[in-house]
Amino acid sequence: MNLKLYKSFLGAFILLVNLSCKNNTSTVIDKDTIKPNVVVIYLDDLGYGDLSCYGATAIKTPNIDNLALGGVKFTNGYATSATCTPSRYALLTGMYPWRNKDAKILPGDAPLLIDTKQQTLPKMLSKAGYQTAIIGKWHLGLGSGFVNWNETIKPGPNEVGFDEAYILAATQDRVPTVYIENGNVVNLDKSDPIEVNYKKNFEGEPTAKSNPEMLTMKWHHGHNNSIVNGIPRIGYMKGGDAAKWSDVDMADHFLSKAQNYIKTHKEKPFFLYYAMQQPHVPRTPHPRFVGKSGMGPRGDVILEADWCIGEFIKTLEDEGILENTLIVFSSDNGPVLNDGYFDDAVEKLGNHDPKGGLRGGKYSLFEAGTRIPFITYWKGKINPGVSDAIICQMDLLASLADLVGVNEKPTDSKNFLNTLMGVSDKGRDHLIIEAKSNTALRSGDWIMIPPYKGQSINKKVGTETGYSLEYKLYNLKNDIGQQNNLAKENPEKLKELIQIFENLKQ
Ligand code: NG6
Ligand code: CA
Repeated sequence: MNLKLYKSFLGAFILLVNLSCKNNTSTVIDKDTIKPNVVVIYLDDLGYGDLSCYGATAIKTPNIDNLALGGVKFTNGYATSATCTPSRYALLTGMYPWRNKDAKILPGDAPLLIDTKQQTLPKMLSKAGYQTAIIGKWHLGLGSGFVNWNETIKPGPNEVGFDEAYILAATQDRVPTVYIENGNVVNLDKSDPIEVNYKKNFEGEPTAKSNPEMLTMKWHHGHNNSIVNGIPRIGYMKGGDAAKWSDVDMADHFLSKAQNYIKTHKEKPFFLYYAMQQPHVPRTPHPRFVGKSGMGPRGDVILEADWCIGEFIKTLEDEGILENTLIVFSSDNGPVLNDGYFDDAVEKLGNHDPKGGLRGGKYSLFEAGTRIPFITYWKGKINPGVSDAIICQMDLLASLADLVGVNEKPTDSKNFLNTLMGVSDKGRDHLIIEAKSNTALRSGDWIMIPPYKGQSINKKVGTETGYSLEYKLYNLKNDIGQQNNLAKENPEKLKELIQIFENLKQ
């Protein structure tokens, strides 16, 4: 049979299987023979409305749009949390972060949050023979108390399942501003040791307050401790000059590490967690992206991230492994404009809506805090389309375990492999979302936010928190912007959701 004919037979066969598997439990994947590479591309603070494939018109993200076009674009995809550390904890462990009281935004010198005995996504994939790596932002703590940055730092990503780890410890705005490779600070000059303190400065070291003339970026709130590359950071750091990263080169740096990883590991299946730093603050686009969005640095770094993803995918293609790689694209929490620096994000926003019509934003229990872009892509294998199924990043653990044939101890993660593959519409019935340790319940079309004390508006960043002293109940099907609180009008539904919420939380 000639190749063309064979391909069209194969195409028709896949289509038939796809159709017969809609809403069914079996997948189109031949799990015994296929172990695709798995890449999770995870952005930091990218909002539901920040991509052109999710409706943005003022910004164009063609490379991410291609993933959405050829894959499944989820309209009800969730991070567990409205901030970074808890969402990443859930992504990697399959556990709700509110079960771990320490799963909050961590300082750069916090101990490792994940128990080294805990199940994790990379450990599970290792059992199936995968090579595993993280490249990018970690923010899940390092060491087990005091960290000596001048020696090998343990435990960390390597101890929770990653064979290789090339990370920034916490966030781009937190010290230490150095890369760490498998526990060792990259380019460390032992004669200039690194010291880090989150409580007090080191004598004589400049800070944003003592030496404002050294700043190239101004702080708005927080971010007034040590200065690195003219940017004021959270926390104090001394020494380690040769090891300090270049902020404007960070995106290129992580990209080249990621490209190099796939080039050198393509002989066996790999799992790569490519945790990009954009568009978290400080937003530092490479000069070739400066001014390109017309929206200031926040828009520019989104374009930069999209470009990086395009280059990364080209590399998969050039290496001949794109067809054998499942890509999951998402973001750790919703968008924020002013997150502590004056960087024109508010002033130059124009008519762009990073929230994509949702209410709230980063730090918020309203939808924009946790509902984020979520795309799965596997060239030639995924049934492309748009899915309204409720799906959470936490579900990757159980779903991928099914894909690679590993039996997992139950966690909060649920198996939605068929949904991720675009052959089922089935999603979660319920999901508990979290913002700063307060939780709410998404159930079907409904969301119920219990009463919480606390400011209804986070005044510094300018977003609504979702906290108030009364119950809130919204029907997202016809009120995606959460404008009509139906708690009083619909006490039956409210009661039902409170009951489910309480059962799930036990
Ligand atoms: C906050 C920081 C914010 C950001 C956030 C973590 C201040 C005033 N604000 O405490 O700038 O770093 O922590 O963001 O310090 S996250 O995406 O990693 O959760
Ligand atoms: Ca984040």
